[in-house]
Amino acid sequence: REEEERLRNKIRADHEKALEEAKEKLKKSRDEIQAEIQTEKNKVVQELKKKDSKPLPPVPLPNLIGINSGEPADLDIREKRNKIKEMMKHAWDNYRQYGWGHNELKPIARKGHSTNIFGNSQMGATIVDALDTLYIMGLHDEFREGQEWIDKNLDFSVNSEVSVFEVNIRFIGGLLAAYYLSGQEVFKIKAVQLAGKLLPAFNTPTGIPWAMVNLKSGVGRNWGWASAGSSILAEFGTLHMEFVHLSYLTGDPVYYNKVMHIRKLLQKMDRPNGLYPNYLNPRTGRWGQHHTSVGGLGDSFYEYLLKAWLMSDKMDTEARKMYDDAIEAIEKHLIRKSNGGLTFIGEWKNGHLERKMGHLTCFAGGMFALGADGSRDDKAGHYLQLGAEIAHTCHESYDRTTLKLGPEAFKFDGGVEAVAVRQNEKYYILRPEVIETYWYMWRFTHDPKYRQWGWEATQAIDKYCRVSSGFSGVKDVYSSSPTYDDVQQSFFLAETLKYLYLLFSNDDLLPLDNWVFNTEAHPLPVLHLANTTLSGNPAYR
Ligand code: DMJ
Repeated sequence: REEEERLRNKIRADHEKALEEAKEKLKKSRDEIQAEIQTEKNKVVQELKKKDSKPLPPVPLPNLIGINSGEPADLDIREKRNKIKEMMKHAWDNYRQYGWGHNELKPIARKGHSTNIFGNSQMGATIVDALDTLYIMGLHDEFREGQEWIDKNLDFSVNSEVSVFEVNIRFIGGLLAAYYLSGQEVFKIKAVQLAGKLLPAFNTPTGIPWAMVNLKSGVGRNWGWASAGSSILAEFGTLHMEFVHLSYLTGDPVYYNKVMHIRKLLQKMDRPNGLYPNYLNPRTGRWGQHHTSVGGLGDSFYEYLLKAWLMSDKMDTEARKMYDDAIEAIEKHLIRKSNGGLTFIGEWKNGHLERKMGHLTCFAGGMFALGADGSRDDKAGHYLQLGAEIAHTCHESYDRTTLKLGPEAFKFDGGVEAVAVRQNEKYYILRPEVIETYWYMWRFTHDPKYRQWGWEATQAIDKYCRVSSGFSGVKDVYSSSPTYDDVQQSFFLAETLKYLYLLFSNDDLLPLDNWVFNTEAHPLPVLHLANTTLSGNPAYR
């Protein structure tokens, strides 16, 4: 009897499980199911290809100029630089002690931290993101520890759904930069392994990649919050630099072809007022909501057009043209002067200009300065000036707070000038964009005010974000007794501290004629490639 009862229960449970699975399947659209089938098919094809692929040809490294100490002669500048290095040590040592192997550190709870962009696996995001900063600062023991962890533990065969964009800029970018700086093969090998895991994300009806991909199954999908199932411009538009390097290093054009396909598709599309909307549906190839931004959701797409040109030794003139066209439309429709005379970049939402600027948008000051040389109609002076104006506005957004740290977003409306209005826009999470712009402006002008502003920011971060076990973001930059968010972001080590360190270093450390920084501040060398081919690589000759 008992046996009968047990069997009956098992049959009932199996039925329920099958029903649940069928319900889950039914929830998926036809397109999604077809995309999954296509992904599986492509996987098999790729596996077959891999089997009979020849070993990769050795590729001569590009001329690696300017990997030196960059030590400034001036004692005061040297001391400031040493302070920034000490901050890096503090951030790293505490991550090492309390968060090792986790993606990020919770410096107050003293444990690991992660967000959904890294999936559910411990991928040591802080280690990979921090490597090149450690190297540049001469923290070689720490660099070696990181390398050892990567060699032994960084594994991408995990059942984990990650953000294609974030993994590309932080992991692939970080690994490639570590490879070029140190020459250690392990970084190149890991970068290529990871890139292979991202490729299935491109298996969509249009070739515009999904925002997320499962590293094991290769199944991709988009963020639930994105307009009408769309992919995001700043995500699928921020792969170019890393993917060109991957093709260069492996001799396999697959990466290059993926990103060129995206570019060609974008070139063919109509743009409302010449502006690129932030959302594009990867199934239909149509724009989603008409929202344009030089901040979140749009930002690094424009940055990568310019940097594709720079990284190709200015041969990729197609990218430069797309950049010039885009920034002309941005200047016409999004850039304004406030009543108080501050130049700001607003956001375009369904035919209306929102007079709000994000902290993320502040990177654009540096971008305008970087793109000044080579600009259309020889408007170099104009773009350098525009960069200086954005740097000034962003400095004001810091200076008008209690903590002298910038809010996440600030307005220029009804008497408000460069100040956050909503409570949920008053936080500072150790972001780099304002300091990034100070550094580019410093390189191009040597105006001492940029070092001064960078030093103000360093002191404010050290005073208000430093805790005994690392650095934390703060929730309200207008409050004299701020609370912490208890996250030490990996980009704090990759970008914020690196840009500060470079700001107080000599210019011959990573000169901008030879290196292009990816959007996560990972330096990649300029490649001497022809316009749309990879003829610099002997594999293609
Ligand atoms: C970084 O991960 C990158 O700079 C990215 O492009 C956007 N912003 C974050 C840091 O704020």
